[in-house]
Amino acid sequence: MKIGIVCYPTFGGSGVVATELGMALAQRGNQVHFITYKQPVRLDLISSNIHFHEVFVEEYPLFHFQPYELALSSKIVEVVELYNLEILHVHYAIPHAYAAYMAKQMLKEKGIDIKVVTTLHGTDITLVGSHPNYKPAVEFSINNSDVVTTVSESLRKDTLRLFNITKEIKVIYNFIDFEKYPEIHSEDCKRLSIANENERIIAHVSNLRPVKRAADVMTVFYKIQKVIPSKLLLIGEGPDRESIEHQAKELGILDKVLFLGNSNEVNKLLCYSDLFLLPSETESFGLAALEAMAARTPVISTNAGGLPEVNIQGVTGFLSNVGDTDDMAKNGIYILEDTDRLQQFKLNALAQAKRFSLENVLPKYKEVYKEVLVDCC
Ligand code: GMT
Repeated sequence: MKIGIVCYPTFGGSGVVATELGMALAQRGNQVHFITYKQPVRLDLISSNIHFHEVFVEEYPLFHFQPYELALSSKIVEVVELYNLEILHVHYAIPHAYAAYMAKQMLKEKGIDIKVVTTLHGTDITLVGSHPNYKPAVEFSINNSDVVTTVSESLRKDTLRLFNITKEIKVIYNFIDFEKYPEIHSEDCKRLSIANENERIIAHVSNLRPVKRAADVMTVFYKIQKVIPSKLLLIGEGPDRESIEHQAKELGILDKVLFLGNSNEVNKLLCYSDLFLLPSETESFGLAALEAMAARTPVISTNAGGLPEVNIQGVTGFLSNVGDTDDMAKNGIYILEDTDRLQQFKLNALAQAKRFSLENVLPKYKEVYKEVLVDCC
């Protein structure tokens, strides 16, 4: 198949899922074309099946806002025609589904029927997409996609609740490519370069936006380390970085927190970890939690959105109400205080993550592509 993938190229989960999906499809003999404004961070271009097409937006003094959607839909038209693409898979509705619709109409005029698959990821529906500024355009572009998927059952329900949707929505969960998570042996994880032998390692990965409630990460860690000697690894960059650095200083724990910035090696960093914290306000799926579990790390999360579909209460970790840092700390201590119990949670986390393996999930996307192509010819 010849597939165009439109996504955000940044460290966010939707870009990660799109990139991993594209690379897996390419590895299995499909021709994959990434169309976005920058090379996606996790994209490994070393394959004759992977192509990258950069979308340029010219600066012009008249433009207060650069017309990215226009440049994107023009680039889509160009690439579809040049390479005879059959499917366009757009990740994150804003503005990708809208640009795809425009491209589809332009191509129709040229006698080309490109099929558009839209995957909704989270805030494109919940926080941003349903805002009155965007809602009509988001609703329109979802309803005019050939196939719509969401990354969890919870996001499917949110989409139906917040929009007037006339299409069927299929749930296809996010996935893990376990080839990138080799069997972890304790000697590979140079724990001692990060923490003392008696310390547990706790991790958080996010783009530190308000929705991630990074201040809660710090509060929960503060409460845990009072009982269990530990270090906190903070992976990712974002607007709340500075405020939580100050919070750590005020709490007197700055020397126990390592700010590691954005990383392409989250899997390796997670293999050092004993516990993962994800106290988000909302999370359609929580890919970061799944990545932690794939690295055998139990998860303390909220029970928001799709997190209960990933993290199983009392098995792979615990779920608390948003903001209930006492409960999160109590559960974290429960897991960490007993080595045998911690080992059991680690094994459970890995077993649950395996349900979301690439091998289990990729066929579902392939089915969608085949269905949509059969419909067309
Ligand atoms: O919606 C966002 O916050 C952005 C998006 C992204 O690009 O990072 O994250 C969402 O998509 C991920 C991949 O499907 C999910 O794992 C995240 O849970 C989801 N984020 C939210 O719902 C807040």
